Amino acid sequence: MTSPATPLYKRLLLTGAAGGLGRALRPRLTARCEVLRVSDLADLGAAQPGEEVQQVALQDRAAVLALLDGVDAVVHLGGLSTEHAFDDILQANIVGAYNLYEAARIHGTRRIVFASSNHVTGFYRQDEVVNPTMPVRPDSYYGLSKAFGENLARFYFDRYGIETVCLRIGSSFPEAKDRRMLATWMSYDDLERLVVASLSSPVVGYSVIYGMSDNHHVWWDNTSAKHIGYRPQDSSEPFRAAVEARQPTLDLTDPAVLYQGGGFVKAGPF
Ligand code: NAI
Ligand code: 15L
Repeated sequence: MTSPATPLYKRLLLTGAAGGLGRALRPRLTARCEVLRVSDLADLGAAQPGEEVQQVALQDRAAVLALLDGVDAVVHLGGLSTEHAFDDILQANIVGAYNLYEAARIHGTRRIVFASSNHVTGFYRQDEVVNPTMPVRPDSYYGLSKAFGENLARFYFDRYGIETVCLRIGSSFPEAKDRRMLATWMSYDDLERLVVASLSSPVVGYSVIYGMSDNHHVWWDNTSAKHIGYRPQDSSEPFRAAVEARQPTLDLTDPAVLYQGGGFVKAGPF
Protein backbone atom coordinates (compact mmCIF):
# COMPACT_ATOMS: atom_id res chain seq x y z
CA MET A 1 0.00 0.00 0.00
CA THR A 2 1.34 3.47 -0.87
CA SER A 3 1.53 6.27 1.73
CA PRO A 4 -1.76 7.87 2.85
CA ALA A 5 -2.76 11.32 1.65
CA THR A 6 -5.43 13.97 2.04
CA PRO A 7 -8.91 13.09 0.67
CA LEU A 8 -9.37 13.92 -3.00
CA TYR A 9 -13.17 13.74 -3.09
CA LYS A 10 -16.08 13.94 -0.70
CA ARG A 11 -17.87 10.81 -1.92
CA LEU A 12 -16.07 8.33 -4.18
CA LEU A 13 -17.87 5.33 -5.69
CA LEU A 14 -16.01 2.05 -6.27
CA THR A 15 -17.94 -0.41 -8.48
CA GLY A 16 -16.85 -4.02 -8.78
CA ALA A 17 -15.67 -3.77 -5.17
CA ALA A 18 -16.08 -7.52 -4.53
CA GLY A 19 -13.73 -8.49 -7.38
CA GLY A 20 -9.98 -9.08 -7.37
CA LEU A 21 -9.00 -5.46 -8.04
CA GLY A 22 -11.93 -4.11 -6.02
CA ARG A 23 -10.79 -6.01 -2.93
CA ALA A 24 -7.25 -4.66 -3.43
CA LEU A 25 -8.39 -1.06 -3.88
CA ARG A 26 -11.19 -0.93 -1.30
CA PRO A 27 -8.98 -0.37 1.79
CA ARG A 28 -6.56 1.80 -0.20
CA LEU A 29 -9.19 4.26 -1.46
CA THR A 30 -10.79 4.93 1.93
CA ALA A 31 -8.05 7.47 2.69
CA ARG A 32 -8.62 9.26 -0.61
CA CYS A 33 -12.18 10.40 0.11
CA GLU A 34 -14.44 11.34 3.01
CA VAL A 35 -16.91 8.57 2.14
CA LEU A 36 -16.18 5.51 -0.01
CA ARG A 37 -19.36 4.04 -1.50
CA VAL A 38 -18.64 0.44 -2.49
CA SER A 39 -20.90 -1.47 -4.86
CA ASP A 40 -21.12 -4.84 -6.58
CA LEU A 41 -23.61 -7.45 -7.74
CA ALA A 42 -22.01 -9.78 -5.19
CA ASP A 43 -22.21 -9.49 -1.42
CA LEU A 44 -19.73 -6.96 0.01
CA GLY A 45 -20.11 -7.68 3.70
CA ALA A 46 -20.70 -4.97 6.28
CA ALA A 47 -19.71 -1.35 5.65
CA GLN A 48 -16.27 -0.57 7.11
CA PRO A 49 -15.60 2.80 8.82
CA GLY A 50 -15.92 5.57 6.22
CA GLU A 51 -17.89 3.34 3.83
CA GLU A 52 -21.37 2.98 2.41
CA VAL A 53 -22.39 -0.33 0.78
CA GLN A 54 -24.90 -0.73 -2.08
CA GLN A 55 -25.49 -4.06 -3.83
CA VAL A 56 -26.50 -3.16 -7.39
CA ALA A 57 -26.65 -4.85 -10.81
CA LEU A 58 -25.17 -2.43 -13.35
CA GLN A 59 -27.89 -3.25 -15.91
CA ASP A 60 -30.58 -2.05 -13.44
CA ARG A 61 -30.97 1.57 -14.62
CA ALA A 62 -33.02 2.82 -11.67
CA ALA A 63 -30.66 1.24 -9.14
CA VAL A 64 -27.59 2.73 -10.87
CA LEU A 65 -29.27 6.15 -10.89
CA ALA A 66 -29.70 5.89 -7.11
CA LEU A 67 -26.14 4.58 -6.76
CA LEU A 68 -24.63 7.77 -8.22
CA ASP A 69 -26.61 10.11 -5.98
CA GLY A 70 -24.15 12.42 -4.18
CA VAL A 71 -21.10 10.88 -5.86
CA ASP A 72 -18.25 13.21 -6.94
CA ALA A 73 -16.07 10.64 -8.69
CA VAL A 74 -16.17 6.96 -9.66
CA VAL A 75 -13.66 4.16 -10.01
CA HIS A 76 -15.62 1.85 -12.30
CA LEU A 77 -14.35 -1.72 -12.08
CA GLY A 78 -17.69 -3.52 -12.18
CA GLY A 79 -18.73 -5.86 -14.99
CA LEU A 80 -17.61 -9.07 -16.67
CA SER A 81 -13.82 -9.16 -16.68
CA THR A 82 -13.23 -11.97 -19.19
CA GLU A 83 -14.74 -13.26 -22.42
CA HIS A 84 -18.42 -14.36 -22.24
CA ALA A 85 -21.39 -14.76 -24.55
CA PHE A 86 -22.30 -11.47 -26.20
CA ASP A 87 -25.71 -11.18 -24.49
CA ASP A 88 -24.09 -11.33 -21.04
CA ILE A 89 -21.37 -8.83 -22.01
CA LEU A 90 -24.08 -6.58 -23.43
CA GLN A 91 -25.93 -6.32 -20.12
CA ALA A 92 -23.04 -6.01 -17.68
CA ASN A 93 -20.50 -4.01 -19.68
CA ILE A 94 -22.39 -2.09 -22.35
CA VAL A 95 -25.81 -1.36 -20.83
CA GLY A 96 -24.08 -1.15 -17.42
CA ALA A 97 -21.57 1.47 -18.62
CA TYR A 98 -24.33 3.49 -20.28
CA ASN A 99 -26.37 3.45 -17.06
CA LEU A 100 -23.35 4.62 -15.09
CA TYR A 101 -22.53 7.57 -17.40
CA GLU A 102 -26.17 8.60 -17.67
CA ALA A 103 -26.49 8.58 -13.87
CA ALA A 104 -23.23 10.54 -13.61
CA ARG A 105 -24.63 13.15 -16.00
CA ILE A 106 -27.87 13.47 -14.05
CA HIS A 107 -26.10 13.78 -10.68
CA GLY A 108 -23.23 16.04 -11.82
CA THR A 109 -20.42 13.55 -11.12
CA ARG A 110 -17.13 15.17 -12.17
CA ARG A 111 -14.74 12.35 -13.00
CA ILE A 112 -14.74 8.63 -13.81
CA VAL A 113 -11.78 6.28 -13.81
CA PHE A 114 -12.89 3.52 -16.17
CA ALA A 115 -11.29 0.07 -16.00
CA SER A 116 -10.84 -0.56 -19.70
CA SER A 117 -8.51 -3.32 -20.81
CA ASN A 118 -5.52 -4.17 -22.96
CA HIS A 119 -7.99 -6.36 -24.90
CA VAL A 120 -9.18 -3.19 -26.69
CA THR A 121 -5.96 -3.58 -28.69
CA GLY A 122 -5.42 -7.32 -28.28
CA PHE A 123 -5.11 -8.02 -32.02
CA TYR A 124 -1.86 -6.07 -32.32
CA ARG A 125 1.08 -8.44 -32.44
CA GLN A 126 3.53 -8.95 -29.62
CA ASP A 127 6.30 -7.50 -31.83
CA GLU A 128 4.47 -4.15 -32.12
CA VAL A 129 4.52 -1.23 -29.68
CA VAL A 130 1.07 0.31 -29.36
CA ASN A 131 0.14 3.71 -27.97
CA PRO A 132 -3.28 5.07 -26.93
CA THR A 133 -3.62 7.17 -30.09
CA MET A 134 -3.56 4.12 -32.41
CA PRO A 135 -6.79 2.53 -33.73
CA VAL A 136 -8.38 -0.08 -31.49
CA ARG A 137 -8.19 -3.76 -32.50
CA PRO A 138 -10.43 -5.60 -30.00
CA ASP A 139 -9.73 -9.30 -29.58
CA SER A 140 -13.08 -10.47 -28.11
CA TYR A 141 -16.66 -9.43 -27.32
CA TYR A 142 -15.16 -8.42 -23.98
CA GLY A 143 -12.58 -6.20 -25.71
CA LEU A 144 -15.32 -4.75 -27.90
CA SER A 145 -17.36 -3.84 -24.81
CA LYS A 146 -14.36 -2.00 -23.36
CA ALA A 147 -13.92 -0.13 -26.67
CA PHE A 148 -17.59 0.86 -26.37
CA GLY A 149 -16.92 2.08 -22.82
CA GLU A 150 -14.01 4.19 -24.05
CA ASN A 151 -16.15 5.73 -26.82
CA LEU A 152 -18.98 6.33 -24.35
CA ALA A 153 -16.53 8.16 -22.10
CA ARG A 154 -15.29 10.25 -25.04
CA PHE A 155 -18.90 11.21 -25.90
CA TYR A 156 -19.83 12.11 -22.32
CA PHE A 157 -16.73 14.32 -22.08
CA ASP A 158 -17.30 16.06 -25.42
CA ARG A 159 -20.99 16.65 -24.82
CA TYR A 160 -21.27 16.97 -21.02
CA GLY A 161 -17.74 17.64 -19.75
CA ILE A 162 -17.55 14.55 -17.52
CA GLU A 163 -13.84 13.73 -17.33
CA THR A 164 -12.64 10.14 -17.75
CA VAL A 165 -9.33 8.37 -17.55
CA CYS A 166 -9.60 5.03 -19.36
CA LEU A 167 -7.15 2.56 -17.86
CA ARG A 168 -6.21 -0.12 -20.40
CA ILE A 169 -5.13 -2.46 -17.63
CA GLY A 170 -2.68 -5.21 -18.59
CA SER A 171 -2.63 -8.05 -16.04
CA SER A 172 -3.05 -6.90 -12.45
CA PHE A 173 -2.58 -9.84 -10.14
CA PRO A 174 -0.36 -10.60 -7.12
CA GLU A 175 2.26 -12.23 -9.41
CA ALA A 176 3.29 -12.36 -13.07
CA LYS A 177 2.35 -15.96 -13.83
CA ASP A 178 3.43 -16.54 -17.46
CA ARG A 179 5.60 -15.18 -20.28
CA ARG A 180 2.88 -12.83 -21.52
CA MET A 181 2.51 -11.30 -18.09
CA LEU A 182 6.20 -10.40 -18.01
CA ALA A 183 5.13 -7.65 -20.45
CA THR A 184 1.59 -6.97 -19.21
CA TRP A 185 1.86 -7.26 -15.41
CA MET A 186 0.92 -4.47 -13.00
CA SER A 187 1.34 -4.82 -9.23
CA TYR A 188 -1.48 -3.82 -6.89
CA ASP A 189 0.72 -1.00 -5.54
CA ASP A 190 1.18 0.34 -9.08
CA LEU A 191 -2.55 -0.08 -9.72
CA GLU A 192 -3.18 2.10 -6.67
CA ARG A 193 -0.63 4.65 -7.97
CA LEU A 194 -2.34 4.70 -11.36
CA VAL A 195 -5.85 5.09 -9.93
CA VAL A 196 -4.77 7.80 -7.48
CA ALA A 197 -2.91 9.65 -10.27
CA SER A 198 -6.06 9.44 -12.42
CA LEU A 199 -8.21 10.79 -9.59
CA SER A 200 -5.83 13.57 -8.55
CA SER A 201 -4.36 14.87 -11.81
CA PRO A 202 -5.78 18.42 -12.11
CA VAL A 203 -7.02 18.18 -15.71
CA VAL A 204 -7.58 14.86 -17.49
CA GLY A 205 -10.37 15.61 -19.98
CA TYR A 206 -10.67 12.33 -21.85
CA SER A 207 -7.47 10.34 -21.45
CA VAL A 208 -6.35 6.81 -22.20
CA ILE A 209 -3.40 5.12 -20.51
CA TYR A 210 -2.09 1.55 -20.39
CA GLY A 211 -1.89 0.03 -16.93
CA MET A 212 1.43 -1.76 -16.48
CA SER A 213 4.32 -1.76 -14.06
CA ASP A 214 7.83 -0.64 -15.03
CA ASN A 215 8.48 -3.91 -16.90
CA HIS A 216 11.60 -4.46 -19.04
CA HIS A 217 9.87 -5.78 -22.17
CA VAL A 218 6.71 -3.82 -22.95
CA TRP A 219 4.22 -3.57 -25.82
CA TRP A 220 2.70 -0.23 -24.85
CA ASP A 221 3.97 3.34 -24.95
CA ASN A 222 2.29 5.77 -22.52
CA THR A 223 4.08 8.92 -23.74
CA SER A 224 0.77 10.50 -24.83
CA ALA A 225 -0.59 10.10 -21.27
CA LYS A 226 2.33 11.68 -19.39
CA HIS A 227 -0.01 14.37 -18.03
CA ILE A 228 -1.57 11.76 -15.73
CA GLY A 229 1.70 11.71 -13.78
CA TYR A 230 1.72 7.93 -13.27
CA ARG A 231 5.12 6.65 -12.09
CA PRO A 232 5.17 2.86 -11.73
CA GLN A 233 7.63 1.59 -9.14
CA ASP A 234 7.40 -2.19 -9.52
CA SER A 235 8.53 -4.57 -12.26
CA SER A 236 7.79 -8.11 -13.43
CA GLU A 237 11.55 -8.93 -13.54
CA PRO A 238 11.61 -10.66 -10.11
CA PHE A 239 9.19 -13.25 -11.59
CA ARG A 240 11.18 -13.87 -14.79
CA ALA A 241 13.33 -16.81 -13.71
CA ALA A 242 10.39 -18.79 -12.31
CA VAL A 243 8.20 -17.99 -15.35
CA GLU A 244 10.89 -19.03 -17.86
CA ALA A 245 11.59 -22.23 -15.95
CA ARG A 246 7.89 -23.13 -16.08
CA GLN A 247 7.53 -22.08 -19.74
CA PRO A 248 10.93 -22.63 -21.40
CA THR A 249 9.72 -22.54 -25.03
CA LEU A 250 7.05 -20.69 -26.98
CA ASP A 251 4.99 -22.03 -29.92
CA LEU A 252 5.32 -19.19 -32.45
CA THR A 253 2.44 -20.59 -34.54
CA ASP A 254 -0.01 -20.17 -31.64
CA PRO A 255 -2.17 -17.00 -32.04
CA ALA A 256 -2.09 -16.68 -28.23
CA VAL A 257 1.68 -16.24 -28.50
CA LEU A 258 1.65 -13.99 -31.58
CA TYR A 259 -0.95 -11.49 -30.44
CA GLN A 260 -0.93 -9.20 -27.42
CA GLY A 261 -4.34 -10.40 -26.25
CA GLY A 262 -3.00 -13.90 -25.59
CA GLY A 263 -5.73 -16.51 -25.08
CA PHE A 264 -8.50 -13.93 -25.55
CA VAL A 265 -7.84 -13.91 -29.32
CA LYS A 266 -9.15 -17.49 -29.55
CA ALA A 267 -11.63 -17.69 -26.65
CA GLY A 268 -15.13 -18.96 -27.50
CA PRO A 269 -17.39 -19.38 -29.38
CA PHE A 270 -20.07 -19.27 -26.69
P1 NAI B 1 -13.42 -9.41 -11.27
O1 NAI B 1 -14.18 -10.27 -12.20
O2 NAI B 1 -12.68 -10.06 -10.17
O3 NAI B 1 -14.39 -8.30 -10.65
C1 NAI B 1 -15.46 -7.73 -11.34
C2 NAI B 1 -16.57 -7.47 -10.37
O4 NAI B 1 -17.67 -6.94 -11.08
C3 NAI B 1 -17.05 -8.74 -9.64
O5 NAI B 1 -17.01 -8.57 -8.25
C4 NAI B 1 -18.46 -8.94 -10.15
O6 NAI B 1 -19.36 -9.44 -9.15
C5 NAI B 1 -18.85 -7.53 -10.57
N1 NAI B 1 -19.89 -7.57 -11.60
C6 NAI B 1 -19.96 -8.39 -12.68
N2 NAI B 1 -21.07 -8.18 -13.37
C7 NAI B 1 -21.74 -7.21 -12.72
C8 NAI B 1 -22.99 -6.57 -12.94
N3 NAI B 1 -23.75 -6.90 -13.99
N4 NAI B 1 -23.38 -5.62 -12.07
C9 NAI B 1 -22.59 -5.29 -11.01
N5 NAI B 1 -21.42 -5.86 -10.74
C10 NAI B 1 -20.99 -6.82 -11.59
O7 NAI B 1 -12.43 -8.54 -12.17
P2 NAI B 1 -11.11 -7.75 -11.73
O8 NAI B 1 -9.92 -8.55 -12.12
O9 NAI B 1 -11.24 -7.27 -10.36
O10 NAI B 1 -11.18 -6.51 -12.74
C11 NAI B 1 -11.83 -5.32 -12.39
C12 NAI B 1 -12.07 -4.50 -13.65
O11 NAI B 1 -10.83 -4.25 -14.28
C13 NAI B 1 -12.94 -5.21 -14.66
O12 NAI B 1 -13.77 -4.24 -15.29
C14 NAI B 1 -11.96 -5.76 -15.67
O13 NAI B 1 -12.54 -5.85 -16.96
C15 NAI B 1 -10.86 -4.71 -15.60
N6 NAI B 1 -9.56 -5.29 -15.94
C16 NAI B 1 -8.91 -6.11 -15.05
C17 NAI B 1 -7.68 -6.62 -15.36
C18 NAI B 1 -6.89 -7.45 -14.41
O14 NAI B 1 -5.75 -7.78 -14.72
N7 NAI B 1 -7.40 -7.80 -13.23
C19 NAI B 1 -7.06 -6.35 -16.68
C20 NAI B 1 -7.84 -5.49 -17.54
C21 NAI B 1 -9.04 -4.98 -17.17
C1 15L C 1 -8.28 -8.55 -18.61
O1 15L C 1 -8.90 -7.66 -19.20
C2 15L C 1 -8.95 -9.40 -17.60
O2 15L C 1 -9.91 -8.69 -16.86
C3 15L C 1 -7.98 -10.08 -16.65
O3 15L C 1 -8.67 -11.12 -15.97
C4 15L C 1 -6.79 -10.65 -17.41
O4 15L C 1 -7.22 -11.66 -18.28
C5 15L C 1 -6.13 -9.53 -18.20
O5 15L C 1 -7.05 -8.85 -19.03
C6 15L C 1 -4.96 -10.00 -19.06
O6 15L C 1 -4.94 -9.67 -20.24
O7 15L C 1 -4.08 -10.67 -18.53
